[in-house]
Amino acid sequence: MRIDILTLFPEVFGPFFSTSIVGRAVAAGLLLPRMVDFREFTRDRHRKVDDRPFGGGPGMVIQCEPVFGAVEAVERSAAGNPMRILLTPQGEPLTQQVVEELAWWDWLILLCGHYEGFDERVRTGLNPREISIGDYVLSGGEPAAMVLIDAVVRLLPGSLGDQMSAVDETFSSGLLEYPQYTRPREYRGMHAPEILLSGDHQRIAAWRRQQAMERTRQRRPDLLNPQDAGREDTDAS
Ligand code: 6GU
Repeated sequence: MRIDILTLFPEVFGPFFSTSIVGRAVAAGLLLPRMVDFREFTRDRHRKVDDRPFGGGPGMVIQCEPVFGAVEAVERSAAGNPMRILLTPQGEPLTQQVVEELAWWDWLILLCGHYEGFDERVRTGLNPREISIGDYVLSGGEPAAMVLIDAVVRLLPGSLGDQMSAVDETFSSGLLEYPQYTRPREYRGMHAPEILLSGDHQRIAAWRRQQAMERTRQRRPDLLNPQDAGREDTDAS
């Protein structure tokens, strides 16, 4: 998968693309990231990317020119059909279902904003899919781009050493993950559940299903009853 990240801060992505699962995907050629600096597509001498909002108000607005310039240059650089994505708290929530959809594409273009956001004509003129990573405000889209990329990369065939771990987890099953234990059997008086040491794989699987269900009921009942999601008065515990 090719991913072009359009940003004012390309340097923040360095260690992200060279570490852990994402780093391995890059090293293996599964992921081809490229950082593109909006500032390279300014026309004025001072390489200015933003200006004060028409109508007044606080903050600065990222101008059209560097954004259209960067998107068009990136799209001219190769043949193909990229998905344009704008990271913004106003976007559609990023869920595992959205991540699974994005993982089918072979080319993503991610636009990371800052300040008070982009000139609205970036939206109307480039028609990107707008995605948010949650109901809180970040100072820029870069951490959101990393979140999206991490979630997508682990679905690319060959990116996880053990492909089982991609399917067995929270949100692909619709449930939270069951508790895990490893050696030692006892630590500071706390014991791993005997059943996990029993060798009885059927009972272990049943225990894990029950634990996942109970944990989901307690912590995230909205995942079990999507029709109640967002309601505050449905806590059964
Ligand atoms: Cl994608 N960007 C910013 N700036 N803030 C956010 C976000 C994105 N998602 C949640 N908050």
